[in-house]
Amino acid sequence: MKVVYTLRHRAHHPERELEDSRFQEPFEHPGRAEIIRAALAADERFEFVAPDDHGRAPIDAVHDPGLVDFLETAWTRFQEEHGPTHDVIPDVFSMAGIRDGMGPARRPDSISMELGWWCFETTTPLTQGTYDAARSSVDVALTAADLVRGGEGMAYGLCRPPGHHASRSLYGGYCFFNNAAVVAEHLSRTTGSRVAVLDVDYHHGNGTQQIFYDREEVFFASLHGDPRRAYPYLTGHVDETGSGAGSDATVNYPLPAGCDDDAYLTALTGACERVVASGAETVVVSLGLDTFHEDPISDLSLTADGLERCGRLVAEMGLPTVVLQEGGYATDALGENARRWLSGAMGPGAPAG
Ligand code: Q9C
Ligand code: ZN
Repeated sequence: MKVVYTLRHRAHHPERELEDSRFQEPFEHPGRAEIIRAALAADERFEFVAPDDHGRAPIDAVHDPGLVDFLETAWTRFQEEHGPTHDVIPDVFSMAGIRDGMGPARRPDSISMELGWWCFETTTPLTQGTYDAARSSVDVALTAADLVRGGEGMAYGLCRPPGHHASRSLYGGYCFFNNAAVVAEHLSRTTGSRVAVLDVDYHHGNGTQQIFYDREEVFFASLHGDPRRAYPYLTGHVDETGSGAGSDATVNYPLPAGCDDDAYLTALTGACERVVASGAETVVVSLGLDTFHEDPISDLSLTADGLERCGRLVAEMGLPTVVLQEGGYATDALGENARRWLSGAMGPGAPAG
C-alpha cells in the first residue's frame, strides 16, 4: 500500500496543552507521526510517496478563507504584540451570549480577540510552523486521494496535524484544516461522484459533520464516544442526521465507555452498510487510533486484533478508499496499531510483514 508522508509535519510542535485545567505535555506531538512512519517503513508492503503541492484553493472550498488567512499570520502577529512566546493560545472566546439581544458581534481586529473568534478551545496551540505543517497535512491527504483516483484501491495519508474537529470557520481539537473534508469536497467536485466519510476516531468528527450537514453529495458516518461524556460534547448524538438537502446523509453511532472489539465491530458493520447504501463511489476514512484500550485520553477498549478486523471490514465494502490519519495517543503502540489496521485492509492475500 502507498503511504503519503512528509517530515514537514514536525513544524507544528506545541510545548504544552491546556487541557483538563492542567498544562500537559502535548498528547498530539511530532513523535506520533514518526512512530507510525517507522512501523510502516519496517514492513516491506508499504511504499512511501512524498506529497504534491495542491495550493490553497481546495482548502478555501471547505473553510472560511478568513480562517485560512488568519492561521497564515496569527503566530507572527501575536509575537509582534505580545511575544516572545513559543505557543499561542486564545484567552477570550467569542460566545454568542455576550451580545444576547444585541445582534451578532462585528468581526474583531485585535489579535487577542481574533484568536478566540477562530478557535473554540484551549488544547490547540499555534506555533511558528503550525500553518506550514497544517498545509502539508492537507497536501498529504490530497496526494493520497490522487493515488486512489489514479487506480489504487486504497492509499494512506499519514496526516499530521489531524483535521476532523476543524469546522468551516473554527479550529480546535488539535486540528486546523479538515483534511478529510477537503479531500471529500475535492473528490466530489472534480469527479461529480458520491463520496462518503467514515470517521472512526474516538472523538466525534464535529467539523466534518458541520461542513457537510446540509449537503447530500457527501455522506457522513461516525463512531465515537458518546458526547454525553466525551469530547467535543456538543455534537455526535444519534438524532443528528443532517438537514435540508443533506437530510439522512449523516449518521452517528455514540458508543459506551469500555466498548470492546465485538461491540465496536457490530456498530462498524452498521456504519459500513449505511455507507454502501448511500451510493458512495469513494470512501474517505478518518482513521483515529484513539479507540485503542490503552489510549490515554479515551475510554473504548479495542485491541490491536480488533483494529485489524476494523480495517478488514472497511476494505470489504470494496470501494476505492482514502485513509487519513486523525488521532491516536498511545504513542508506544501507535505505529503497530496503524500497521495492523492497514494490514487488515490489505486482506489475507497480502504477505505478512
Ligand atoms: N477535557 C483528535 O483526536 N482535548 N483530537 C479534550 C477534554 C482535545 C482530540 C479535552 C482532544 C482532541 C484528533
Ligand atoms: Zn480523536
